[in-house]
Amino acid sequence: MTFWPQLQSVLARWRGRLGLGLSAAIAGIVLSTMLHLPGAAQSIPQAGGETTIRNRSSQAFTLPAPNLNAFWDDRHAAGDLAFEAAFVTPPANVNPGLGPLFNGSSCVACHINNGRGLPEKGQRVVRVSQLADDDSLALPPDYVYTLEAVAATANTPPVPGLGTQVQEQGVYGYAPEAIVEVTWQTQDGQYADGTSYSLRSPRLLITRRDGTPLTEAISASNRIPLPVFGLGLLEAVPEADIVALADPGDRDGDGVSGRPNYVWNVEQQADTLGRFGWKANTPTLRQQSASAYANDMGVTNPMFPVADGYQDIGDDIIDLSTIYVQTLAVPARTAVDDPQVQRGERLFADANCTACHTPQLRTGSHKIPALVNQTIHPYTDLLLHDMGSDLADNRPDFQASGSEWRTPPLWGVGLAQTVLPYSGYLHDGRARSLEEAILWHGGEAEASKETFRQMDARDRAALVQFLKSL
Ligand code: HEC
Ligand code: HEC
Ligand SMILES: [Ca+2]
Ligand SMILES: [Ca+2]
Ligand SMILES: [Ca+2]
Repeated sequence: MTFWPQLQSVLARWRGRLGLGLSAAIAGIVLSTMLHLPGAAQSIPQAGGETTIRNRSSQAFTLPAPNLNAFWDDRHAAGDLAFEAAFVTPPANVNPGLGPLFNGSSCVACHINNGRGLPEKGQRVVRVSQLADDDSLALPPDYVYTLEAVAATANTPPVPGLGTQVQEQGVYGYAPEAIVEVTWQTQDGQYADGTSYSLRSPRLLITRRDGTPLTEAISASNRIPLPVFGLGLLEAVPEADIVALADPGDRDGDGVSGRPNYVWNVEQQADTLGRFGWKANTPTLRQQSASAYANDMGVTNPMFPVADGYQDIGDDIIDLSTIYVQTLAVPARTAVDDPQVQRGERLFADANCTACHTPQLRTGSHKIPALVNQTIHPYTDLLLHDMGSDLADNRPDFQASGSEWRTPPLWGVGLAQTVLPYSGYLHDGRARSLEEAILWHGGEAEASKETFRQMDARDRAALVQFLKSL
């Protein structure tokens, strides 16, 4: 049986390569009938449109979209190498330029198997800023935050000596900017039926090089790496369609508003719609990739050179890792015919989870043909929502307030712990299970959370089974 997914993907590849859409699809049906195999591809909702692939293994996020043409397939393969390339201390023959300060040495070191990472040094990113109303800002001359300047806005003033991102590692001879320690606090709660649960949330202790701890006057935000598949599709959703989902004044009175973030676009030198990152603080995948090289890896590049203009890599490398994250396949759902999963899907809608986790979007134009005009099921509106004080990091990010977060896509969320065992959910990885992720929802999602808390064990299990089918 294990050859079936591969066969499906080979078929899907033929379809894309040779443009034999109909005949290959018919061949697929005929073949599955002949072999008496369950679940012909046609009955699976295509999570990522024609970029969908049937694979639910730990490698599910690592495959190229099956509908890429030969040109983009080759670019994807080259991008794969760029995403995996580990940078080293210069001088060196291969990939010099790491650091001197950095968080991780390759894209994949943090985005393990292209999925989320853990809230640990080497994977997480801790963002910091002074409180906006602190006007005692005097920047010292040895200030090293130049690369992070784009993230420094009026409401996120950089912290002297740290900038807006704490580089927790340094190459030989360079001390890290600071040492970050996380301790977990637990709090107990109860479902309406009396079943108890326990939640944990992180406390950060950040100590500077000179041994002094960061004061209360600095806000710090702990972020785990996000999965990187399906993102070209999200980039291709027309801006007007996203903005149309916003309801800032909550005119329909369901308690859910949602608003777009507008963030600094380095290439356009203007504020444009933010789509990527936990607070939608990045406008394009190219900028996300270039800023990861510069800020997360210390690899300077044309979009983020150092003051004297020195660049570790050129535009070609930024392009490759950008194309890679634009062209990864989206895994198909599983167990869609399971009655429990179907009931969970109805409960998901009844609890108004769909107000933010929008089940269906449609892409428009994009320079990569495989991403154009696709009907997709990402379960996100890409908008910011106030999630209440328990999830707040009290650190604004462009238009996002200290308690607003972008709705993360839920496609593939059921595979998170297959792709990376023990990985957590929510921006700081605090939730150890999908139940815990829901129980942390507050603010605009308070009513949805409360609906879940009131459910009996059978309904809760059905809702979680639905999430696991994504
Ligand atoms: C030190 C770990 C680390 C490294 C290295 C790293 N990332 Fe990330 N990445 C993160 C974290 C953490 C986030 C979430 C950041 C946030 O929201 O503030 C993220 C977010 C992203 C996103 C946004 C995903 C989404 O759904 O919005 C993309 C795309 C991405 N990274 C691509 C890359 C690429 C390409 C590279 C290599 C050039 C890279 N990353 C290197 C940690 C890392
Ligand atoms: C008001 C908008 C909103 C509603 C309603 C909502 N969510 Fe969310 N959801 C979010 C946001 C925003 C986050 C990210 C919060 C964070 O990381 O701190 C999130 C995170 C999640 C996550 C974790 C995703 C990840 O990648 O770690 C899951 C699972 C989830 N929601 C499921 C649900 C379910 C189930 C419901 C209904 C009971 C629901 N959500 C209702 C906005 C919403
Ligand atoms: Ca460097
Ligand atoms: Ca820094
Ligand atoms: Ca509303």
